[in-house]
Amino acid sequence: MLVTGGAGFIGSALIRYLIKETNNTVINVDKLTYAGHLENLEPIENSDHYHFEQVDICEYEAMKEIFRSYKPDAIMHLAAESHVDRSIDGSVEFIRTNIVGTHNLLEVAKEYYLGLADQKKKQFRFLHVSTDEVYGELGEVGFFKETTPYDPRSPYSASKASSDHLVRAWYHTYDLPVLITNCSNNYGPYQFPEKLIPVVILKALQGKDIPVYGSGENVRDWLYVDDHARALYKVLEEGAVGETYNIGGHNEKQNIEVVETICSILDNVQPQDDDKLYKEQITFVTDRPGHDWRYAIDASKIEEKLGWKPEETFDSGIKKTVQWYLSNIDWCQAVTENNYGLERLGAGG
Ligand code: TDX
Repeated sequence: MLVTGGAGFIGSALIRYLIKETNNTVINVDKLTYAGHLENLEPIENSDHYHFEQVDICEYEAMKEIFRSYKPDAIMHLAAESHVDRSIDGSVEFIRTNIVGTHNLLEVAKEYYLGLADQKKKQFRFLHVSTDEVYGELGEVGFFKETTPYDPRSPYSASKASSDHLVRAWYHTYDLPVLITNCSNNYGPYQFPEKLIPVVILKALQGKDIPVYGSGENVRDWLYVDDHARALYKVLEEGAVGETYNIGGHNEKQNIEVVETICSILDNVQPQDDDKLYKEQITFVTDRPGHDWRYAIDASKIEEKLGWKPEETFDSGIKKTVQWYLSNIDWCQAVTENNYGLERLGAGG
């Protein structure tokens, strides 16, 4: 099994799951950008079933060589630039990795697939991991379904939408056996501290302002990363070729609710010396340009067709997550050292 982006947040959760819970051999192909860290794989790095190759998915010859030497039965493609705020500040890497990189991978996978014997061809799968942001934003009501028309609105989501279209085109045009998943906001251990939840935890602990964009009323639908990893493997193993599956956690929350929940967990588990409450650090800041109002996933297809359901509630998942960050402050320092100081990104202007 070849996993791209396996040193990132979701990719590493997937590889830890594959090595611990299945008999698959995993080849992790990762460029190790600012958001990719081999520390995320420490729990499984000594497994005989795990191999790592530091390669950029845009490199045609290097990717061809990886397919030639490892002969994977399947590819799970998670390598991507993923932070909306960074895509607002500069879109070049998003276009390059998410669109050009996916195209390169499709070409290499297609050539490899065409050369396989019939039996191997039947087994081969290309799973493309994408986001609910391709569907645009919702108002107060409704849910994203697999049939919702695409309407991406940030440079990031437009690049992911492009990659989804390319993957579908390679299925229809070349019969490459693809599957696509679109998920809601992930959270959990090892998330790079630029996304909302780890930013809030770390800013709170550092005694700094906790930045909430706009009114704080935007809604996101939170999915615990280990639930996502299980869903991805289920889709790979049991999903119908050419189909798309939405993956969501049934946990719609306003951002301000998420932030206040984290503050009150911290008040309990790590009270401040002077009995100050962490929520006093909450600061409303300039909104993100083009800030999508609400995301919410209708995950009934994957539940009904494949029998997948999230196991974690937001209450249990967020407690585990806060606890993980408290126990892994060293990891936070190691992964942000020399590359990111939790400063505001994507404010426009
Ligand atoms: O400091 C912050 N303050 C704040 O209010 C940050 C970093 C974010 N926010 C808001 C913006 C969003 O409404 O919190 C919400 C979540 O923001 P992000 O963590 O940046 O995630 P989002 O923009 O919703 O996109 C995420 O979900 C879909 C992932 O980053 C994407 O990779 C995924 O595809």
